[in-house]
Formats: sequence, structure tokens, C-alpha cells
Amino acid sequence: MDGSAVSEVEKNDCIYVVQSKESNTLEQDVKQGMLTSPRSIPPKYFYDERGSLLFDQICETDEYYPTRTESELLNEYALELVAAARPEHIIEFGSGTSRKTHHLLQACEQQGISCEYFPFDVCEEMLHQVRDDFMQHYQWLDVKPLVGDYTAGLEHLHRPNGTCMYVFLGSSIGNFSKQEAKEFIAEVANCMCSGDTLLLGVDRVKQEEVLHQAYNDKQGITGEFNLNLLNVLNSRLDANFDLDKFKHKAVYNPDKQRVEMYLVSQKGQQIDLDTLGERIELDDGEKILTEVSHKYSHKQAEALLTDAGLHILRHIEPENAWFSLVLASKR
Ligand code: AVJ
Repeated sequence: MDGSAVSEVEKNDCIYVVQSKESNTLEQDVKQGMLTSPRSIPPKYFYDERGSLLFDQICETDEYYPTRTESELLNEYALELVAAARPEHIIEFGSGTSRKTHHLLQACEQQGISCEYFPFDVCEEMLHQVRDDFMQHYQWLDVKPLVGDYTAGLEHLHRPNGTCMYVFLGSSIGNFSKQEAKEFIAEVANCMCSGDTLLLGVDRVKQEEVLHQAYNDKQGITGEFNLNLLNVLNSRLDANFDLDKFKHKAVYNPDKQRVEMYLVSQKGQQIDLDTLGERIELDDGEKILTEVSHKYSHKQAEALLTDAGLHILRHIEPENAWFSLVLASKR
């Protein structure tokens, strides 16, 4: 593929990041993962409007510690992180509502560091809102939304002139397999110039009970989030999943150091996918794997970055060591 020809497209003050890797459509993912057993579907399809709202609600539950913990770490250490990174540009993968980024921008403000912010997300509407909010809130700040899928290759990612701080928060890295995670960090490292930094949020291996509760909250919001995937398939593929005939299940798999989320069929049943002209036949108790969320040790979290040739500048964790924020630089 020729990188120089269409490296970016600009419209509505947004930069559209052209994908440089093949990525599956929903139809392809369903054909590959759902028509035969063991069944699975990638977690990116959770996030329709209701799914995004439910995820926000998960983040507010008592049991789901990652968001709160990471936010507290950022609140406490943002000045130190920004002082070490001295960014002229902050580029954030999967920025979503950008709620946690305020800590970094406030720290920039306090240190008189003026920078540009490039939130990178698939959801353009969200990006417009973030841009308007942030430019109003920080008069000195220029926001340049990057519209695209960060898992579809970074070859065409906009490269501003000056020191860049790449940011990947929330332990979204956990959705990748451990091998894919290494490959993704290597891709990011490949975008970086000498002196650039990467700030990575990583969820840690911990007592099984804590993990179990985080993915099985009492209010059942994680269950609703998981089941909502079937609504997404119903509306996008004209399917007839009956949500009452599935149950949410999340378990920690210690061998693979990951939480696995499933939808379990509560009876033998058939589902028609009219758009695809296909039918799924599920056994009683059959599971569909909907998400994996990998956990890392202190050492593994650093290895993610050092294996890509990056140099650890700071590794911040709370007293209970439930979460890591790691800042690494390119030499
Ligand atoms: C957004 C992928 C970091 O794995 O913890 C939360 C998603 N799924 N509860 C995670 C999620 C169920 C979350 N990530």
C-alpha cells in the first residue's frame, strides 16, 4: 500500500486516519466467530450508544476499580508525568469521552506547557463534543480530532512536528491478546521520534475475588452491557436473539491471566441472521466468548514497553498495586 498518497484526509476540522491494515467487517467477524463452536465475537461491537452509556455506568460501580484507580493516579501524578514528558502534542488512542485527559491538560496549564490535543477515536460525534468542550474550557488549547480505528494500523497516523506524548488509558490494551499487545506497542513505538513518550494504563493481576466482582457487579450493569451485544447484532444483522434466553458470565482464567466474559445460552435454540442468510444453532449451556481482559504483573507491564525498545521513565501504582500507569520514552 502506498503511504504517501493518502496519508490523511481533512474535513470538519477533523483528520481522518486512513487505515493501513485489513480489518474485518461485522459480517466477517460473525461468520468467522459465531457460526461454529467455540463461538466468539470481538468486544468492539459492545459500543453502540447504549453500550457506551452502560460502559460509563460500569465505571461508576463500586466494584469496577480500574477507572477510579487510574483517575486517582492521574490526579496525583499528572504534574510529574507532564514535567517528564514535556509534550507539545498529546495523542490519545481510544479517547472516548476524554474524561481522564483533563488531569494531563490541567497539569500542562499549571506548568505553562502549551500543547495541542489529538483525541483519536472511531466515534466522530464524541470527538466533536470533546473538541468543543475542551477548546471552551482551555482557551490556550487547540484540539484536532483524529477519526479512525487505532487497531487498523498506524502507518498513516498524523505526525505533528515537536515532542509527542502518546496516551493509551483504561487498560484497553487488555482486550488484545498478550502477543497482539506487544505488536500494538511496537506499532506505537514505530511512530515515535526520539524524546517522544507513551503513557500506558495497565490493569494488574490480583486476587481473583476482586476481579470477579469487578466484572460481576451487584447491580448487574456488566451483565446488561454484555447482553446489549445481542441487541447490536439484532439491529445490525436483522437477527432474532432473545436476550432473556442468555445469561452473563465472567470468570478469571488464571492460566491465561485474563477475565473472560461469556453469554451463555439458557436452552437449545436457533437464531436467524437475516442479513447474512445464516442460522446459528446453540446447545443448552453453550457459551459465546464476548470479551477477554488481560491482566499484567508489574514486570509484564514494563516488558510491554521495553520489548518495543522504549525506556521506562516512571511506573506509578497505588498501594494495593491494582493498576499501573507507565510512562516510557523513545531514546
Ligand atoms: C474497556 C476493555 C478496559 O476490560 O475492563 C469492563 C471493558 N468489560 N467491564 C475492561 C469492560 C466489562 C474494559 N475495557
